Amino acid sequence: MAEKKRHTVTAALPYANGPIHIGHLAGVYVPADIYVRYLRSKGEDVLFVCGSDEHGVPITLRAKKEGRTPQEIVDIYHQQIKQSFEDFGMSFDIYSRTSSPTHHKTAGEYFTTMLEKGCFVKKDGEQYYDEQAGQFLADRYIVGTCPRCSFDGAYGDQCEKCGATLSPEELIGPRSALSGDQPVKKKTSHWYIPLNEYEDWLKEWIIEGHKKDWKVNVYGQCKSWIDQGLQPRAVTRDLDWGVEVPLEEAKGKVLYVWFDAPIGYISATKDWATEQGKDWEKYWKSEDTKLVHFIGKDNIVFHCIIFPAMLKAHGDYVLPENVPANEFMNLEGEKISTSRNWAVWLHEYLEEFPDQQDVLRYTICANAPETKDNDFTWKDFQARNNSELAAILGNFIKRAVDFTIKNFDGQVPEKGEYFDPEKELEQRVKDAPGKIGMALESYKFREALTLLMEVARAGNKYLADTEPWKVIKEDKARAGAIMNMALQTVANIVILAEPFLPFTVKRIREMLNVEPLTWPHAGNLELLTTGHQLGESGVLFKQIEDESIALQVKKLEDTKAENRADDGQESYEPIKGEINFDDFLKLDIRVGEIINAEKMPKSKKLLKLLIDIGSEKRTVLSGIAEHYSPEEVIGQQVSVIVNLAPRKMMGIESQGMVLMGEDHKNIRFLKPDVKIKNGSIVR
Ligand code: B3M
Ligand code: ZN
Repeated sequence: MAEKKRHTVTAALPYANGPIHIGHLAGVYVPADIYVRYLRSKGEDVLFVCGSDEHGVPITLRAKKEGRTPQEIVDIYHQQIKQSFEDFGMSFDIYSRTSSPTHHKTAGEYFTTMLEKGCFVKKDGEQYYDEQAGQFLADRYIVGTCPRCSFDGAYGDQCEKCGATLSPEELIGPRSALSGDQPVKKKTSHWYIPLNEYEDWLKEWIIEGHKKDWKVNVYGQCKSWIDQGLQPRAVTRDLDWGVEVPLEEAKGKVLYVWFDAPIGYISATKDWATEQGKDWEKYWKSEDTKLVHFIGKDNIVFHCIIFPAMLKAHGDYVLPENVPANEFMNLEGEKISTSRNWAVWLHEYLEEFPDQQDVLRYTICANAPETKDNDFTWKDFQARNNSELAAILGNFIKRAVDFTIKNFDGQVPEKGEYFDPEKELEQRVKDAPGKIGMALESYKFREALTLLMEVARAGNKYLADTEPWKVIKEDKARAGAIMNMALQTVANIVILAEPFLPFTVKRIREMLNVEPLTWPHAGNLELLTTGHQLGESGVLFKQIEDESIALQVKKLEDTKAENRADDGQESYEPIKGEINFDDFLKLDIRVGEIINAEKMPKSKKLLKLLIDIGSEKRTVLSGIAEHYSPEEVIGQQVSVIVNLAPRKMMGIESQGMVLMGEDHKNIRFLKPDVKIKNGSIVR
């Protein structure tokens, strides 16, 4: 195949009806960003586009629910999503939006071109209609039981549980998502793309053409869809929010969101090209452009069947070379759900774990659901940080830099003769760029990450084998040669790790005092010249304490309790195991008065309290900031466990625990009903 001159990489356009969560990141965005950063590091011409998907029923449903207009909803979430992606290091060339004028024009023209080419079939028929709401019901406006997996929450266009693509007529027991009523049928007309007419071409293009290079999960879903026989698909809707159909006789209709959204990649490219003074058409119409779509598995049919059929029908565009869709990421063993708030929201993560973007990138990549659904747990997140990033990668780099600062004034020592340990490490470093590159170009991100960490492991082994801290007592030149080798390996890690851990690599470059290094230089063990002055050392990955994980797990437990309450299943924490009276006597609980209170910076949950317990004053951190303001609590008497071992949270020592009564919604102080002496014993 002819060498491609440029790459157009798209990442699925998130619906602007809610925040980004780790499921989105694992399914689409982390792999896409790693892939693009790698290509850029290789010096390739890469365009990376994304943007908010602002039409479609998810948005209008949320608007109705919140008493806002759809525009207000998309304005809120477009901004939040854009900002959180930016703060997370997503390196899009443009993050656009489908409510933009460019998109409405581009999508409208695209429809007109296909119409004029006779690509549509107009059909008069009947569609489900909600008489109470006075609205036709398409897509998520109609719900029912999925005919494939019997999930009773399937939408008119898709079942979120099994990923099946549906039409309203296939739903069992259809009901309106607006009024809950049984819908009636009402006459209307729509324009259809006759996918059945593309069946032979799709069989040749996918079943034959991409048997070897598309992922098994993607290829399999396409094959089963094609084998079932493709049906004409409506590309217009009786809705008032979306891209107006540019046709007099279709007044009041808009383009189906899945017709206009993929065209959003093209309109985003146009906006980018206008900003950058580039030729957008090269990235979509030239055969020497490689087009790759990063998506989640529930978007496969739209990106592998429907959009390619649209591209083929239009005739001017290239087809996707690959669509490496991931499966789903679950959370603590359960499916992530926006509506049930069962998620780790990116914007909240960024607040609660400041400057730890790479820990999440790493954990998500290491657990990426590349071939099957996988699970995110907070315990694993902590282990990935403490036992892998800190203990292996951070430890190796810090040891090399600290030893050089301490014994060689922070200057890179002379390179020495290569003995077996050097030859072993040299081979590992020289092989790494090719192996990691091959894995990334095959969309095997977990494998690529493991290969990266093997370089850091080899670095630690090298230091353990050569023991420079001992050698230096006898042979400083040899100790220097060992450091040279170790630091050259660190410089290679700067290149190899950048696609995965861009924030950490920036800090390592500051430690090495080097400018960005790119992929063609990887494998070179002379990147740092002798005498090069290093920067300051530092801790790359601070330990993640049990407390901060406990806070996150508690947050999910509260969500679970709220969901159970919403489902009308009142629940109570199970009673703990029996203790005897002596156990109780070990607790020393006193009455104390809060004499000062303040919010903890960088924590939404903690208040720092100063409590007078009679004999002394104690500092206690309490997770009540979402239930009490500092002003509210000053002067209140509370019950305090005063003989609890002190523990550090966010650098502050907490000397006790304030007793609270809590259900899944409220947390309230347990306190004397009248003011009593501070220091009084609670029995
Ligand atoms: N808005 C994402 C979703 O189905 C959908 C992607 C559009 S990409 C053109 O959640
Ligand atoms: Zn289903």
